[in-house]
Amino acid sequence: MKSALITGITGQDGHHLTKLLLSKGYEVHGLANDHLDPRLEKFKKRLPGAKIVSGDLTAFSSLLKAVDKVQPDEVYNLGALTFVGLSFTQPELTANVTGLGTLRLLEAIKKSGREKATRFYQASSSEMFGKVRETPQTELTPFHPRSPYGVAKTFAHYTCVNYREAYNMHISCGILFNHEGEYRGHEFVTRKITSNVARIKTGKQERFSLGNLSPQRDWGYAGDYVEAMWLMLQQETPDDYVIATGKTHSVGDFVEEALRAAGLEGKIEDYLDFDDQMIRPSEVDLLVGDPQKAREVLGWVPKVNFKDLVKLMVDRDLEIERNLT
Ligand code: G4F
Repeated sequence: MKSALITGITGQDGHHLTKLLLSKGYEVHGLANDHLDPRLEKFKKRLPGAKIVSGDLTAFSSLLKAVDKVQPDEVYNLGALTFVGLSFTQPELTANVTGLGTLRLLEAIKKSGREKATRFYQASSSEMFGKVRETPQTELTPFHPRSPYGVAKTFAHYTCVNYREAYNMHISCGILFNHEGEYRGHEFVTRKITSNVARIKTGKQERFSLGNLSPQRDWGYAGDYVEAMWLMLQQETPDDYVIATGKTHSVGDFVEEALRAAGLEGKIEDYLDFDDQMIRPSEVDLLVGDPQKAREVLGWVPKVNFKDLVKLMVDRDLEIERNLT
């Protein structure tokens, strides 16, 4: 039986990946800070098949202990401070967890003598492209991060490339574009939209607020994207892959589609106010990825399109709101 260690297991991708690996017969271990992670109890109830190992990306000794204990065949490094907006107010913590945390984990694998035995997946991000140099973005597009989060992810990405080249470790980076779904946190714009639209539809409120409606994102379904992570670690040769749908939509488009999915008539202005607190000091205006390499090498194609993704999320939030009444 293969064993996997997942950092950030209680987040959205951790949920989907745990389900996938359990269904494939893996022994799944998740690194979590049992004193500080507010999502841990809910995660344990939802996915009792996973085992929790106590640890934190900021504490090297805990990572060494976790790797020694689990002896993982595969490590999926999903742990990070993932909310880009927050990274502007917590830049040091972001660099420590998201950037240095990756370095610590790789060192822990090396120090425990498992650098040839463990395959490593790094959750790199399309935020690294930031102020994009070309469209669509590919594995060869230069990075120009626009947030402390993007900078930390870029450090982590290049650290992975360096460990792969320097120590011949099996490390693959998935440059994942925005991916959403039923486990998405409410701080992200898609879930904020679908949960508020569901509350409006069920008569609990009339309006809600958002920041900039014009940024464009390549939005896919998280359940599809974790399959790409797994596929990367099944290849003989490690490499980096863009994981995206190849289509882009604005935040405003997402609002319109969510209103449509809920059967709410009228224009965006009938439901939406502007919140200047949500404006970021520097914004990423346009992201759209070219997933050709993932399709050709991994045989990976996204199954859920934009419209179905929005509907899936609106339906889930309507179900939640109706059960709450
Ligand atoms: O949903 P968001 O917060 O996601 P963002 O910043 O694109 O980052 C997500 O995708 C990355 C991959 O590219 C991941 F690495 C990262 O961890 C995360 O999953 O914001 C999307 C867009 C932004 O342009 C933001 O300024 O929506 C805009 N926006 C407008 N109003 C808002 C709001 N974002 C949030 N969170 N809340 C708003 O009220």
